[in-house]
Amino acid sequence: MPAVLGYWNLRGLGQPIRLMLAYTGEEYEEKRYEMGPAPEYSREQWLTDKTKLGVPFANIPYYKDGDTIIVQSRAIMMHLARKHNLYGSTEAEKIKADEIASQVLDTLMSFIQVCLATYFYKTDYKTKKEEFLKGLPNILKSYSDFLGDNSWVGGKNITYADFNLYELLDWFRMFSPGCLDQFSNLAGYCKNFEALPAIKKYMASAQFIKNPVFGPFADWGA
Ligand SMILES: N[C@@H](CCC(=O)N[C@@H](CS)C(=O)NCC(=O)O)C(=O)O
Repeated sequence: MPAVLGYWNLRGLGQPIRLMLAYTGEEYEEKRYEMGPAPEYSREQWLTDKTKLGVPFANIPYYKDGDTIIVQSRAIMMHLARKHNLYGSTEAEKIKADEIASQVLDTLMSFIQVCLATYFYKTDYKTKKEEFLKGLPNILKSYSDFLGDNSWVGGKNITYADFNLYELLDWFRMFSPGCLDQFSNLAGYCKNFEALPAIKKYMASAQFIKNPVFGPFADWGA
């Protein structure tokens, strides 16, 4: 029986895992949960399954392969990385992959505070957006410096962290068109990622989600 990936029917934390599964060619099925309409945005569909998942920290995304149930997006990606040899071949590559995977989650947290400003954080979206856009070139410069002339985050070989970084950069390109123009290595990196045959095929398929990035309550990406 193929493995099952459970997540909302949107990009969010599920998308780097979907990209990784597409890249590896692993056979899997998806359970895509839908939220209800405003103003409740009912999570009932997921909550019904949550109690049945049978793990103490039930959450989405989850990955179920036979008796193995994994929650936490990073844990799922690291499992897939070990399974499909996407964890770097040297210790230096592994360190870089782990650093960027964690760094992307940190960056994501600050971005999420902007995109979900009104609904979750009860703050003003416009102000948050302006602040974030001011700091975005500095954020991108750090990723650009980290990548340098390397093809991938770890160096020569693609690792699980590249699926995190590509997804982040693509969101930023959608949020602030042209933001990668002054970082040619990051723009080239995205182009190379999208040209990977399995990724290209996946992005052209009906399974691929371009939008939404976040839930229907988001100020941006809904
Ligand atoms: N740290 C967790 C965060 C998981 C999480 O917050 N999931 C959100 C969607 S992005 C959710 O709606 N979880 C359902 C729940 O809390 O029941 C991860 O990386 O997987």
